[in-house]
Amino acid sequence: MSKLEGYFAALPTPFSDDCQQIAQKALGDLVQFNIESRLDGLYVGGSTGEAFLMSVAERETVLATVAEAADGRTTLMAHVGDPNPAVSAHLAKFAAKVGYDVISAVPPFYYSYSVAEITEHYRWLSCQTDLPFVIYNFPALSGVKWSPAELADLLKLSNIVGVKNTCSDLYAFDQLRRLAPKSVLLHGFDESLLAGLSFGADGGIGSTYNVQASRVLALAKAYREGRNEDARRLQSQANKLIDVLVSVGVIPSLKFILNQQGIDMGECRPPFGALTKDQKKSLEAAVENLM
Ligand code: MN9
Repeated sequence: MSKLEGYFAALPTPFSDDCQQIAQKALGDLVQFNIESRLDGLYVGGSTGEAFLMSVAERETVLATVAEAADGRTTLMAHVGDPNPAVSAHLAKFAAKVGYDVISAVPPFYYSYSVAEITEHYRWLSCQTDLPFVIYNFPALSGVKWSPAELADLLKLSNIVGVKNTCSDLYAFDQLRRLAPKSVLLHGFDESLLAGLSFGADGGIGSTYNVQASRVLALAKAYREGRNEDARRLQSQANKLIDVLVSVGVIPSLKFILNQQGIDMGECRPPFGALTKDQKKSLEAAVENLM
């Protein structure tokens, strides 16, 4: 199994001082917590990490703090996507310098670009370091929708080894699997991980892995061993918790649950709002009954 296959937690970012500071000690605790859960690696500075609510300097602090806390004990993927390619290139070089294993990026967003322009962007960005590069495909949030053939073409670019595929179209995923048999395809929606594995995914990257890693790893093991009913039951159990997280808001929910586990995550930055009393009650019930 290559370093890129397996199960990676998409890391949230702890803030302190009324969300003004990166809570570096808590971030180190979160890294340790995930390493002890025996996941294969960490996906750092992505959507779950509130990357787009941070300055470039803060994104560097997160990358450096995680690398120091991990100390080579797990595979680290740095998300460097940004509307500004210069920022992405800068963060990619920084991540390589502090010891990351993989670079990843969502396509540049806000303005709409042609497939040719985005392809040129990835050709250029993926060569900013010598590290393997993983495309982050999240059409619902990035607004960029590739056909399987277009995504397979991107995967042919040098240095580009795979994709974090956060997309619920499993038919398109199967087409991509057939078009890119040698690429590492990591499933990005936790609620359909088993479906992704059954269509040939090489693993997954997920935000909810931070709070249910053992269930995710048990699901993957059951699938590998052909225990389909066990795998389906585990996916359904995972989804009962995801139902609550999605209804409240995934990132604020993760922080609330991790706070309850003793990791001082603080809150999400505005525009995210504070959790209501009822939302906290439903999360407390979920922790009690579903974890
Ligand atoms: O890449 C992940 N993270 C976010 C998507 O959407 C921020 C997923 O792990 C989802 O959070 C998860 C729940 O919908 O599948």
